[in-house]
Amino acid sequence: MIINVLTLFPEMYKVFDSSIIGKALEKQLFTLNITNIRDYSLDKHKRTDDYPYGGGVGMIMTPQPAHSAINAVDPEHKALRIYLSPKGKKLDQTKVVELSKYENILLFNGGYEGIDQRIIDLDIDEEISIGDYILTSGDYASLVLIDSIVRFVPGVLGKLDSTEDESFSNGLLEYAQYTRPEEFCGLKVPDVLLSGHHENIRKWREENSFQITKKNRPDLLKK
Ligand code: 4FD
Repeated sequence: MIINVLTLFPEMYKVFDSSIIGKALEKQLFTLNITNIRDYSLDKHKRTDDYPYGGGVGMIMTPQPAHSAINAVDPEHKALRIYLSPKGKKLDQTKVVELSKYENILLFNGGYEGIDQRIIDLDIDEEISIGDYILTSGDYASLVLIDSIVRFVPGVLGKLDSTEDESFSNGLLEYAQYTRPEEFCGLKVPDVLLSGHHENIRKWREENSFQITKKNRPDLLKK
């Protein structure tokens, strides 16, 4: 898998160096290319944004650097080109699994306030949001998206690629987990988990998943 990121803040992607994703990069399990959109600005001051037509607050990324950068990085349009914005279709785990099957992904991040609509119309395949809130930069959304996708690249997670038996894979939230000691600050691990009775453990976990989903995410039970 090759992930190309277009950004005005290339240094933000250094966080990956100190994480599971950094280990995966060292092992060359996938490729992460970071491109500074500003390098493609033909403006004499290397500007990448301008005032919005029709007025209003904020600045909008101009089409020239965006269009030049996207088509320099992906000249044959081999990548799925994604623009991160609060207006996009909301990301969920089903979408993450779908994206993890692409060989080539391009993530476009358009500064603080958005980009000229013609870039989306000309050059972008999908507009994605990671949730209903606003960030200072789409790069935070990109970091989240990359992490969620790369978990599915074979070899990135340890031994048991534990992408199956967790929250969302069965439409419910994950059951409570316990490890040693058997008692901590007066709180005991549920007896059934120490019993070795696999069918009872399975039933306990199923019921626990259901209860936590009902409490925290009743919307998931309707689906
Ligand atoms: N919820 C998200 C993505 C980007 C972002 C931006 C228009 C602001 C939240 C386009 C306005 C981009 C998200 C940058 N905030 N901020 O995925």
